[in-house]
Amino acid sequence: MSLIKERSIDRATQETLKKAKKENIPTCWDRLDAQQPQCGFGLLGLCCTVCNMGPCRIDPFGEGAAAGVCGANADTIAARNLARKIATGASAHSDHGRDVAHAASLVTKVHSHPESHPEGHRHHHDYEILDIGKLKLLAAEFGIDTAKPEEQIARELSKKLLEEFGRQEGELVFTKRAPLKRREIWKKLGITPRGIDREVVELLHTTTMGVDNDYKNIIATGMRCALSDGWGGSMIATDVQDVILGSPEPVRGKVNLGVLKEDQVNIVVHGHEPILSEMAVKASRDPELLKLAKDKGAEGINLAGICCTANEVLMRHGIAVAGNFLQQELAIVTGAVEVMMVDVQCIMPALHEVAACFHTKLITTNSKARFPGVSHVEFTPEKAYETAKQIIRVGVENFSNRKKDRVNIPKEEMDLVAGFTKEVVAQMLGGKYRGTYRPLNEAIISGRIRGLAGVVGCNNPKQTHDFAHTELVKELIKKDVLVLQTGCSAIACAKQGLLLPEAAAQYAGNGLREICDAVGIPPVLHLGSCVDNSRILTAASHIISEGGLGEDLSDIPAAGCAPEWMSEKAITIGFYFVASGVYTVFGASPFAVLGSKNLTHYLTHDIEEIVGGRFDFADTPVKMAELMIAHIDKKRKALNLKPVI
Ligand code: BF8
Repeated sequence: MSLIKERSIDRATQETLKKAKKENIPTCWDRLDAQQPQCGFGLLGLCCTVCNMGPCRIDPFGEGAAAGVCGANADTIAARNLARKIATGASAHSDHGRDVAHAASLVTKVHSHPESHPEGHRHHHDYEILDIGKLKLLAAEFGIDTAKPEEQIARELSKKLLEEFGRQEGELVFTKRAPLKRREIWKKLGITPRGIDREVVELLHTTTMGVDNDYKNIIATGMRCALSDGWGGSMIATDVQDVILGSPEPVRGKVNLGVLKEDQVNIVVHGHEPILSEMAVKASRDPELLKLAKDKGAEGINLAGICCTANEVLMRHGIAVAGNFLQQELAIVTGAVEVMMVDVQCIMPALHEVAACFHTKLITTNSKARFPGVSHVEFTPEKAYETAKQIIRVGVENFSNRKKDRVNIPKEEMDLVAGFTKEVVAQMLGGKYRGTYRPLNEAIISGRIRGLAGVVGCNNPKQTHDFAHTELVKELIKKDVLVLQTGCSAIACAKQGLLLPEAAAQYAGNGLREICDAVGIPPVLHLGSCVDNSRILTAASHIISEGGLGEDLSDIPAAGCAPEWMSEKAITIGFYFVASGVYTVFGASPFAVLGSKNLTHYLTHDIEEIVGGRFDFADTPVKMAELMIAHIDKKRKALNLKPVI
């Protein structure tokens, strides 16, 4: 069995893992141990289950079968397996975007004064237009007359956004945000995404038995699908959430299991879609529920988040983050969680068994994601506030069932600053009234900032929890690379104090420190959840239109990395970054392609000639940082920028 200190660098996680062990509660690390040895064919991408003549497997040593029953070889099988993961990742993000676009269609009111809407006294809908400026900008992109009343604009915009999913021809409207040169590359290759649903369906079609056998063509179809996520579904999710839930602004918050409170009702929101968790935030402040909590002997209602839902409510409200992906079971193991409410994605099936060991009530809320035997309270945007209140009431009622002698909340909690968007970055650097990327571009051109890195993605128990994220980010900022983060990676670095302005003095190189001190930003900027990786794409497009750093996204001295990834969504994100021209490193075990030498070489070398970006794989954070910095320096040289010492 792996040692606890090898499982995580995080003290709160280590302490709670000890508790789980003492109480005989298995976690994902134990289940990983029980899976050893994992299937070598699966790891290499050489197992095919596409049809019922199989399952087939290819001998990686060249001694046994070189083809499946149908004749598919290692290249076809590995490419098809990978492409199907791109499709599922894209479908997850895009379905999220669809739900948000639908919620926007219900908005009938523009936010005026907060005091005119005392919590708990809303009526007939629970969402409002909170960012009118952004609503109008989006409307203009879709050719809607912005002089109309805002409610009407929201309805028309929502209709047009929903049409992006079913569009059959043409190109997704948001792809026009990309620099012209990038759009020409996509057009020439035939990978401009047309309709969001269409690209997912077409990719699944081409990878079924007996359709596409050309691994390069499969990857091209995969890139078009991934682009429909990055420049489509995810971008819709991000931008419409900003309109109806409010655009984030820099906000202070706290992170780690220590944010759970011994004397309060602890409600944990976990999953991805903030249209639910946003209402949980409001309901947790409902006077009626607060009174009920007091009556039950609790000092209050404490809402905390796990995974990307945590990032969403952190970005907009400064709600505390209890942890990232690998801490979801451990939040329950503290013994202090009354309700964990979940919606979709990254929710471990094991939560049911862990919750059953405590008084914790696990509640599902989305008809797409249910557990046998677990209470379900169906969430609909039409009854959003009412549903959130109903769930929180269950938590408050459950407080008296908590077993005090089984509660152990680790002390660890860390401060952080989050809430950076492409608009906030422009305003902070360029000034509130003339938000511009000019100062950022100048800082890169002068070499005070070496370049930019997007460090994103999950945790994976195959790697020491949080180690690669934090060590990689420390290496990057030491070398004056400004780091942009999302997802569980941002939570990992936040726990180590890297998302504080003070981190610049402790960890950043001289040039980056100078910029951070002057502007008052941390050297690591938290941009939000995984759909908010789309913020990185639009920010990069603004950098190009500002001038001085080339004509295409691939010219920017920048690189991406998913150091501890586990989800198919991470693969999709990787592909839309690469297809947008970004050099992208994957840590953990490389996605399952190594069984095909041709496909591996294509993805890590030749594809760069075609789309300007490529993949690399690395197994240590130091190696990841070296690769990313070497790429950033190569791009600086190509732009004739001064070398950074
Ligand atoms: O979408 S980083 S573990 S929570 S997949 Fe999941 Fe990975 Fe976390 Fe969010 Ni993203």
